[in-house]
Amino acid sequence: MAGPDALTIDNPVLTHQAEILARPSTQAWHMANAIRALAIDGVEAAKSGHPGMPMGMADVATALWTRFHKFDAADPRWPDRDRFILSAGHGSLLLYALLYLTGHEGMGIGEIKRFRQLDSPAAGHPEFGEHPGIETTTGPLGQGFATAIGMALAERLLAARFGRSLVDHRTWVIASDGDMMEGISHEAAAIAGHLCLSKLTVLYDDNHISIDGDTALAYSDDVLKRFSAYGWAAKRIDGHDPQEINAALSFAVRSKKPTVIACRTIIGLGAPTKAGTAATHGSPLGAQEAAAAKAALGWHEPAFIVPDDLLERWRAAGSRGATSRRAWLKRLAHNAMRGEFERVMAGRLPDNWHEAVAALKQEIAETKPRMATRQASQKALDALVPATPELVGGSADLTGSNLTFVKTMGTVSAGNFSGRYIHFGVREHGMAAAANGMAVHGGLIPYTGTFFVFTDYMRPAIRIGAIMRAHVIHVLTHDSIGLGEDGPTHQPIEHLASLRAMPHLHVFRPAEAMETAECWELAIRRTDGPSLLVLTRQALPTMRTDTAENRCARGGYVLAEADGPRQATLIATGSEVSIAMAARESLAGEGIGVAVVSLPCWELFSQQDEAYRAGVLGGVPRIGIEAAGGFGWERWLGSDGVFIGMTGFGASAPYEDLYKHFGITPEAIVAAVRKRLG
Ligand SMILES: Cc1ncc(C[n+]2csc(CCOP(=O)(O)OP(=O)(O)O)c2C)c(N)n1
Ligand SMILES: [Mg+2]
Repeated sequence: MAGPDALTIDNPVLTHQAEILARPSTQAWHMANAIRALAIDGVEAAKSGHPGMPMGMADVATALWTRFHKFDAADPRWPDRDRFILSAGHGSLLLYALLYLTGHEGMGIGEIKRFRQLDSPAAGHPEFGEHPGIETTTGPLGQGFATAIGMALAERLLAARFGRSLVDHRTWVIASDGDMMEGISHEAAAIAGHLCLSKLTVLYDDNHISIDGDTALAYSDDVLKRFSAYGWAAKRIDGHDPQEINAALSFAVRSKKPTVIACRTIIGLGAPTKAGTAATHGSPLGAQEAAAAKAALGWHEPAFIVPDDLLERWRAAGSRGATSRRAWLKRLAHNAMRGEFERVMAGRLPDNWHEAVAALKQEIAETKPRMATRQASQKALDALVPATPELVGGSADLTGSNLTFVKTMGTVSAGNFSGRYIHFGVREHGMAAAANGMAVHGGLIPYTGTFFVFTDYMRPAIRIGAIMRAHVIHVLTHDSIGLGEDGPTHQPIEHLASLRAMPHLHVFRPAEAMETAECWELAIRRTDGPSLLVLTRQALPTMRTDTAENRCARGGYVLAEADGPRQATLIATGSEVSIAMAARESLAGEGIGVAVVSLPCWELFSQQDEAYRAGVLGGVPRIGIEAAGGFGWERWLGSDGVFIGMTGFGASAPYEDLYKHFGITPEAIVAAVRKRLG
């Protein structure tokens, strides 16, 4: 590890730093030093944080925000603003300093002073919703970059619908070595290159330092060649030379491909002994080094003070976009699509979206189809896609299995963004992050598709979506041993429990066609977080013919009450509900009255009042049935309940054989009830 003791007068980085500090100072240099000083002061005051990255990227960020980035501090949510994503979220003070300096309300010096404290929007890492100028939550490396791909894609899709006079903005990303090392950056860069998202620019903080020290310890990629191979334009610059920075940003604006600019920087620029080392990455510089750094930068102000003339220049940069915004507002006022544009950007559903679902429910009630819930989901999409133009979706190369494509959607490709279906390729992680990006961009409701077991490959992005409460829908088919022959690698066991454990998610596991339509309805309607639709491969009987009430909305309900007094309650989800119904019938034949409860969404059920839940679950013995691990079921079964499900991984065989082999059958339920009551 490189520590301060590795530093000597001969250190080439410090020699380079001395050369940079000796350059004739410009207005841009002074403006950038305001960022550096705030980063130093904010971290010193909080006694924690990451000063090095903002100090290193201050020159690049200054050029971007004073000359290229299109925004208006007076209205940080203006729909046609450029999006700026700080993927290297640990450098959060860079973003907070920019928001403060450019005059964003809600990010005053008081907020910067309370960096990382409970009552400040200036959280440790940028958190979506804490301040309107924060476009997305970042911190887990690579996520911001991949989320930005979704934003850049959303821009293209909306421009194709509403025209360039309403939608014409760029996406700017600052990414670090860690962002580039993460696997998700490969997926994201490949998607962006393939779709030729030319209005996307990544400013790569090529500082050669990560936490363990010199990146050469673990990293010898040629990042520019890598991105070129993905179809990006790539450039390398001195990240402390304003002319080179401006030239590269102009190049990016003209580029017909997505662009990456490797900005060679010195982490912690200005710190006399720690610059260029991992010591500046994630700890305060310390009073002595901080003071010496400011002196070296020619910064002589007290902590948190930015001189008026400098602040004025920054504030002027903050209102640079006002003219563009006013011109855009005029165009919007005269645009024939104004109403529709405002509707989708506000996240309001069309007035009549619901009619298509109502018709579908009627059809299900009349035809009582026997079909897999993935097929029922296809039916729901067939109804919803025409009725909800903001719905866009795709699959990670499993379209024919996930049944996520609707013929009228049209396929999205480079140069043709009028379609609504995205072939994400085998890139589950990138797909989920891109969906988050589309959702927080606004104007679209994205859904994804893959096998349920591969939520393992999506999980970090599902989690960011959950933290942000993004309106994303994940269609996850092949949800249990019910998928059969593909075997244990493909059969989810712990996934339901692990995703039910994640805050803000709604995990829906519908039992049949009517419930599937209801769960889709709830997922479309939900605006305070992601929904997961967990669906079967195998066919299931339709059990519901009532359409008046969306019964899944309460998360769980009595599907079939006992004939006579209830002696036990069978509680199941998804494909196991029909198995429970068969057991109920057998038990009724023996004179044992049991109720069957369908519990498609635990999160919604847990939100119901105690009396409702107690009525549904009943005061009699409870038997839980789910073709998955039992972790978490004690919540509904109590300490004396019985769980019938999986205790280990699955196996490869036809699914009927697997259900028998693992003892998830009506007979096993009947036996368990008899034993429990016996
Ligand atoms: C997925 C993930 N893994 C690990 C971390 C912890 N972490 C934060 S920054 C960092 C690497 C720092 O190197 P770099 O990205 O180059 O940032 P710099 O030090 O140059 O600012 C790591 C490992 C993280 N934030 N996200
Ligand atoms: Mg680095």
